[in-house]
Amino acid sequence: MSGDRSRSLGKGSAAPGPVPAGLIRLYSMRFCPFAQRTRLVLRAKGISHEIININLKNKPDWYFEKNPSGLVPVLETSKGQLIWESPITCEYLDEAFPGKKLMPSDPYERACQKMLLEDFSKITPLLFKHVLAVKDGQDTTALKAEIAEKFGKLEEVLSKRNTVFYGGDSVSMVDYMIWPWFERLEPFQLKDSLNHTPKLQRWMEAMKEDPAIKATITDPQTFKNYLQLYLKNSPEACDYGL
Ligand code: GSH
Repeated sequence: MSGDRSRSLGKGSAAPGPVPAGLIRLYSMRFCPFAQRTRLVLRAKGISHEIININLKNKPDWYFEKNPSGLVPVLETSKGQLIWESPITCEYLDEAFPGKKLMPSDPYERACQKMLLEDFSKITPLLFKHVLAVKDGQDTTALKAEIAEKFGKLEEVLSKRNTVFYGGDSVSMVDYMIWPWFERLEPFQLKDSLNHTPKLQRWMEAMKEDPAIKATITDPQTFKNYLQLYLKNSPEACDYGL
């Protein structure tokens, strides 16, 4: 397994060759929360992989042949198959590789995970909106209240289930899908949004003990420094700290 900390490929870089047999390739960016989902699943399942980081502020032309939208993450197999959209990449890995299944086998439980993910996908734009509002010096009181209300709903899910994790008493797919944004709450200046959600706080502490989380976590200061460069549109952002 390699590449997590490799410099990103930008415009003018040579397109990488075919994926060696026995490996799967992830096109990623070190600070992307969506790509982190895929990295978490690769780690959790112990899948042999390589990572190619893409400079998202200065993308190579060839990257659009991997994903026409130009977004990361993308998986590429040794047969040249390409898979994008983070939840789809994660489900693909779970289905295509042996080992611990991260998705529950029960259809209703699977549906519950997908419904939660669907709800959560309405929260992530608010978190990013908050980052931009802070940058522009706007009053974020109302936005923070909206975010806290949404986290309150996530707290209720844990209360109703009465389990530590969202799929039961061990980490499963949906936990990995939502984790990257919780990891970023401090650099997003939203840590206090969890003041009234003790079960979510307990979930976060339990998640930090997971080996895949430990392997992919970024410390808040590094993330803050990256974010500053990203918000300035700096092509150096993706390679911050290397
Ligand atoms: N819906 C996509 C997914 O779940 O994979 C979102 C992926 C996404 O937004 N990735 C960002 C990206 O590639 C990086 S965090 N941005 C490049 C761009 O906007 O051109």
